[in-house]
Amino acid sequence: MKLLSIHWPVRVAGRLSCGMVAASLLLGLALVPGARAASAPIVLTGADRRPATSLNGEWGSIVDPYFSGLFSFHHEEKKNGWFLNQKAKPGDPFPTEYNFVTAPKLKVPGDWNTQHELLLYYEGPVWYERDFTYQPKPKTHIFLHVGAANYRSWFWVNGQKVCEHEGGFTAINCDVTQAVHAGANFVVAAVDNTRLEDGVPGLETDWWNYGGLTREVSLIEVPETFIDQYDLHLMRGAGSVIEGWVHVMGGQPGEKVEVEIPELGAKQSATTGSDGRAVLHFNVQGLERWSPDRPKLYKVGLHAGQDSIDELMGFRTVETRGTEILLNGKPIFLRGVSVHAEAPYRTGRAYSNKDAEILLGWAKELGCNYVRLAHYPHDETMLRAADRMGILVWSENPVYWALEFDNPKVLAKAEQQLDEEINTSRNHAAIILWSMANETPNNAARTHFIETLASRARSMDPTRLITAALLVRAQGNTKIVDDPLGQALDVIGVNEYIGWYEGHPESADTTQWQIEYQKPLIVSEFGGGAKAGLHGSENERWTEEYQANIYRHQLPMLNKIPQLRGMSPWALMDFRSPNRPLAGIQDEFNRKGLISEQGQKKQAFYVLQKAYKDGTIGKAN
Ligand code: GCB
Repeated sequence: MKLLSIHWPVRVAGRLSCGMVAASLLLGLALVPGARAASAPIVLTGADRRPATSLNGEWGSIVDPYFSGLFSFHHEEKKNGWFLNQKAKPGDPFPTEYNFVTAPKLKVPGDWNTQHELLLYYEGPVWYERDFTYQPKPKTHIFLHVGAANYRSWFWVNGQKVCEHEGGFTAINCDVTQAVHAGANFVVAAVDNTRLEDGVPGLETDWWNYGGLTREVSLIEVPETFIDQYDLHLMRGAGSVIEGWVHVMGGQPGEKVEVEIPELGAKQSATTGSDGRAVLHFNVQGLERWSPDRPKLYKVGLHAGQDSIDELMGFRTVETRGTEILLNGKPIFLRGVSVHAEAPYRTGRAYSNKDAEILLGWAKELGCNYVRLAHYPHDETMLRAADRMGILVWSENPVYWALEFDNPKVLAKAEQQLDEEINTSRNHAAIILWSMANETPNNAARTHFIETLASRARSMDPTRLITAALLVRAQGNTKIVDDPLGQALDVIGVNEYIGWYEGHPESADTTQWQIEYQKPLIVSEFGGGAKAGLHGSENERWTEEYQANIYRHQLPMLNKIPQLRGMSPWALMDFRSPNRPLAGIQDEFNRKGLISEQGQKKQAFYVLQKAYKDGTIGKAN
């Protein structure tokens, strides 16, 4: 836990965002060669449910610390940059000084840091190139789908700029229809993980700044008129009414949209209005509600003209009543753990279904019905696994520690990432909480910034609960939760580290809590570090015994908070962080995991598991 209150000087960046088509053009796109044909990336809901041509695999890669592939030494953008993927020809007056064919390879998906020893600490631009053959069908749109590229990225197809994006944890869909041709093609990406003073997140995080094309890349072909976004959910209340909307792009008002759930014998149609949305509201018979105990998923067909998506969805409601969280109308206690997108066993950024199943499998083994997916939107694979495995999810915007809260451009970037997160992931039954921020300093600029995000999230998705992880104030041995940001939240999240950053594990025994909000409370973090396999006394830091002792004293203290409705201790697994250099112990891993990065369970895992399984924690169920 660390808090910066520095206000970084304002710098660069303009942004555009256009409602349904969440989009960003952050770096003077018009100046970039080939930019005329480029359009802003769009959000596609359920992109992973569409047939796709994978572009995963080995890409030619060039590390370019000075970004000389794009910028000249006068810092002007080049007309003959590396995106042209030129091949040296005999007799060329100047030799071509790059060659993607002979260049080293990087695997996609995957961060570059854990693929080559020399790139472990690298922060800067890297170029990627891949050839592909393609036969576009007539009357279609082709999108280059990039699951995530950290942090800024630029894309060209056959030398033509197709889009650029800022934000390392949300998907990018570039319309490449005009750039792709029949036969041989190539795609070039430049990805730059330089941390920015005006970035979201900002300069300092407690996780590794993994760079690269960290999630899957593919081509998605859709008809000219197609479904880009949709939202279908169970209406709050006693009945079984499914409501929502389907948005159609490229069509005229009056396009017919059909939604069917064959297992329930339900079929409903509606037509689009002038905003391209068809609004749906229909009753279903015999619906089994999705819950952690029975994570029932239904096949849902969405159709508009030539376009169809086969979804797999669960239906449930979530709301608050006083200090309760109600799932399907019944109080629930969230037995959770916080999870980074760190790959188990191999380390690096997690991206695969196997990664997701291991991490969530451990959470289940611990007795969890809930995970806090910290500190940024995790990938669709993780959310699909949570839907399938029946694990409720807190999904988080990367507004972390100190940002330039008084800079409107930073707010615009946070809004863009929030829009992308919600519009991409809003059909996952598992997600019940949208978290706006983690541990931000209590000041007016911060409060205004996050309140703006909270009301945006609420208006985009009134069916879920809005939260944030707040810091607590101490007065003697009383912890006070009165951050004014709490007013904007449905559920209060708080992080505290009694026994680690303050006091001793036993200090928890005498700690009192004063919570100024009559709202449900989740203790979104607590814990301490231990190196797996290091043993000693309960008083010796870094031993498994010390960490287990923290948990032994925390759990009874938390249990006494009347409005406690959940917890997600920090963290499920050790994860890489450059903030954690202690040699022989941390070795650049945050050691607060209950499990080591090699899968070794620490004693605290079993302390928490026992409490979760024998019901000594959690009053509501
Ligand atoms: C926190 C942060 C988390 C850190 C953790 C720690 O409060 O939210 O990102 O990793 O503390 O280990 O200090």
